[in-house]
Amino acid sequence: MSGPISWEKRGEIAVITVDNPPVNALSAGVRDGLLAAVTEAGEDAGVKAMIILGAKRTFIAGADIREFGKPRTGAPLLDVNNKIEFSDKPVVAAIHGTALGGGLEVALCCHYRYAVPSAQVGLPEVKLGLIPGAGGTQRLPRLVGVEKALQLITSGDFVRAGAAKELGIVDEVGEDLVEGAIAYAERLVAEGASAKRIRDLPCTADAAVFETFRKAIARRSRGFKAPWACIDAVEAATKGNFEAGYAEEQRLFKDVHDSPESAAQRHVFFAEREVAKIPDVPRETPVKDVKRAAVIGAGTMGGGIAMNFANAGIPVVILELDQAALDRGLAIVRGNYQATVDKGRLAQARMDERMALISTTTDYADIADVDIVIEAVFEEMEIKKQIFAKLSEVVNRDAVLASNTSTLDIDQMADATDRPGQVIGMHFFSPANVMRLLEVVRGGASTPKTIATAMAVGRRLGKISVLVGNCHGFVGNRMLHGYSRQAGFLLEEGAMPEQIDKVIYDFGLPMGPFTMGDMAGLDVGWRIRKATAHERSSNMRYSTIADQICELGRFGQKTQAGWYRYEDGSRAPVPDPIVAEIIEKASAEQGIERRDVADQEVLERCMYQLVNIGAQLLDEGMALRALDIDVIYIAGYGFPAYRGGPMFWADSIGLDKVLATIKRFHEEVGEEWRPAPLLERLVAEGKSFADFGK
Ligand code: T1G
Repeated sequence: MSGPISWEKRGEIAVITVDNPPVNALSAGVRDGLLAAVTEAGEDAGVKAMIILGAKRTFIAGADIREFGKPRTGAPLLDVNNKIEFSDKPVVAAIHGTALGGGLEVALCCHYRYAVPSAQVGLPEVKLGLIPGAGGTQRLPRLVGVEKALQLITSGDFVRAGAAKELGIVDEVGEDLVEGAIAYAERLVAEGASAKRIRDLPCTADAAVFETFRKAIARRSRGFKAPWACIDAVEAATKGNFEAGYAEEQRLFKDVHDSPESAAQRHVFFAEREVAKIPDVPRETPVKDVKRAAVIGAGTMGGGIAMNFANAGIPVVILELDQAALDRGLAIVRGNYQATVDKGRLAQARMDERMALISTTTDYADIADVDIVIEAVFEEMEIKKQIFAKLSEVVNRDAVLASNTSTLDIDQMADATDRPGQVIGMHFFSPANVMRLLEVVRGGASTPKTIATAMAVGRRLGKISVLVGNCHGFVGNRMLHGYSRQAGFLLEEGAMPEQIDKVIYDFGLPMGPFTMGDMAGLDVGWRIRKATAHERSSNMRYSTIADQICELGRFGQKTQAGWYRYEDGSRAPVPDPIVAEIIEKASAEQGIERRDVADQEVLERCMYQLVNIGAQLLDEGMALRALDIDVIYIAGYGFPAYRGGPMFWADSIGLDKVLATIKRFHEEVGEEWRPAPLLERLVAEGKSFADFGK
């Protein structure tokens, strides 16, 4: 047999191998080949049982996601699965790597499942805005029970082989994949084992289970479509008839497959992998092996960054000016870990291991031999330049020297050293040990090795590393700045914080700009605005409302008052008449007659700023591709994945419509709405952001 499927006889056992790199996805060729191989082996009198396994790194990792949204070719997966399941010779799935999605569904149509200890299984379709579409919602609950199936299918979690055996998903675990699976198959033949079909198992559950589960996932699944369809499909499995349940699964699968939410989530899946690809820093660029790290600064960010290294098993030393600052910082780190242990999400032993990887010092000599330094001190350029000058005196020349600055100029820091090629930005997002995004800020002199090392370290820390250019605010914060300014102007024009926050929350972000400001603390932004006031051009509109709020000492939750007020011990934002009065007074002082602002205008005034600034960033080369901006806004700012990110979302609306609205805002609101030239060019050429750079 040619193509991705081959089979051979080992004694009386047919060993069918799927070889479709990189993850043995169920492409049309794989499906056709599997159908042919199972048919042939089934008709071969010398074959008493079959094994299906994956070549190289893994078992089948699912349907070929690249085929979605295109006309289907090849045999339907249903035909492949039926051929396997109705074979009268036992078929064994031999699992290593991952058996995911359609891959696990193929394995569930096999009569037995053998796995090596490191193997993992799962139904992660929900992460693509899909549901299992080849019987997974009907077979898994029959194996593991409805409640466990609901949890696995709506979370998309992977389960390791040992746990999968306990659940009944895997029948046998053995060290050796091929020989172990053959020995297992031979044993089944010798025992006269039947072709055990999961579809024949009963599946029942109390109806209340589904309502309870719907309530349980409501918060985390807000705005998504697929989790709810997963529950409906599993509920159909309890209606008794397998075929009817399967038909319902197919109906629900088509509905989610055709949905904009799934198109967006599939875009995000590939985008999160594309961002690692940098045109002028090829995959084979050498990276520095990071065995030991240093963090300068034991504040909230420094401590969080140090935790990232400890969590990845990398020894890290935190340097501060004095022991008291170190003690305070380490106490925060210890408290963060302890909170996770107390919630039962981390074993005490793991916490102790991680704490043991974190050391402290006030002496630069102690960090001379580290492989990477991340500066995470106060956002003040002069301080940073002094630190980088000191680092270039003390630290070995091969070490990467990174700054965690959120907006400042990497080149100025590089110029303070004698090794600008080693200098780069690594902008973590607060809380640094939680948020997945890492903006890697390319300095003018950053070498390919420095860039590749920073990107690789980010991935090793469990982050999504996205390379951005060295402009003020880089990509994420520069876009956020525009959005926040519009929110302030909308207050002057007639809206109130609670209206704007609700519109943004209902759109799918975790919170609106004012609730977010109160949570993060209003004083940081206020300090930066005061420090940069002299740089503000006089013809740029500026809202003083935020400053007036801060001048009253209202810094948000930490002062129990900011944009909202907060009752003792509560984080629930309560609209405050004091703020409303400040807003109304500001309108009067600006000579603005307040008006009712429609929710749609609130949404477009805020979110189209992200789009317009995003287009400027692409044109300036500060972001490599539109998908990089999408990943930044989803991973760093909570933009809803089911909308694909700001640029994908704009494409889905139609750039001509977006541009028309931006032009109207330009006329009605002001200069900050001048359409980005790239946006105008793309519309003129009938193109989308997805076409940019192609
Ligand atoms: N289809 C096509 N390409 C895929 C793929 C897939 N299912 N999975 C991965 N790739 C590509 C990926 O884009 C990258 O490409 C390369 O493989 C390595 O991936 C009918 C409908 C398997 C755990 O959701 O979770 O089955 O960038 O960088 O970190 O009910 O890939 O090299 O060109 O992620 O080692 C369900 C998705 C599909 C699994 C490996 N299956 N994949 O992680 O490598 S829907 C999934 C993963 C379905 C059925 C339904 C991971 C991985 P490139 P990688 P990795």
